[in-house]
Amino acid sequence: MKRLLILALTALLLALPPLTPAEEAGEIETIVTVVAAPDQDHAERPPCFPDPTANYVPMPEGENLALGKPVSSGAHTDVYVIGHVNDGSTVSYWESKGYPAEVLFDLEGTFPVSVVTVCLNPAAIWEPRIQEIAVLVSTDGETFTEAAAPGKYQFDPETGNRIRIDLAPAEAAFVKVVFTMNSAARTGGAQAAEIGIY
Ligand SMILES: [Ca+2]
Repeated sequence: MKRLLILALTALLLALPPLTPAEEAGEIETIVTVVAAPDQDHAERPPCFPDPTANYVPMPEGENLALGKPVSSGAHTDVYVIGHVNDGSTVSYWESKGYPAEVLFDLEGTFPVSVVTVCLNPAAIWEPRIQEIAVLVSTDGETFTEAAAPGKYQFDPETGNRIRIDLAPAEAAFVKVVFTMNSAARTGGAQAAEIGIY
């Protein structure tokens, strides 16, 4: 009986495939299954998740007359130059050095204007703040009239970190946006990622 058992075990061992070098070295074989994922060029939100942009302050329809136009201001902080206020990106921003901070747009033509928008980066790291802003308009670049009196505007990532200022309707070739206060603790000036004129 014992002999039979030894014979059976020997036959079984001879029938087993030889060990691979990795098995001889005691390494564990890893099986990798590659699954093709669908092409994706934007974030997907399941329908049952609330849409965070649903609470955003709506932006006006129509052409943004400020986009890419000549713009100037006084001193800025660090690398946050004035050209960042109308480059079309809410990632880049302008920050003034002190107050009042005047931003002057040359619209390169005369247009009816009715709304100015001011946007910060909508990311939550840009915590809520209040900025005081007024808007003046001019057809000749010399004589300006007030289109919106100084007002305090609440920026909040919950509402897109953006505000809109309704103007007394006017014709304008030049628009001056004047900042006189920013409640954000870590800044010494006004901040805007994008200013729009409609
Ligand atoms: Ca920008």
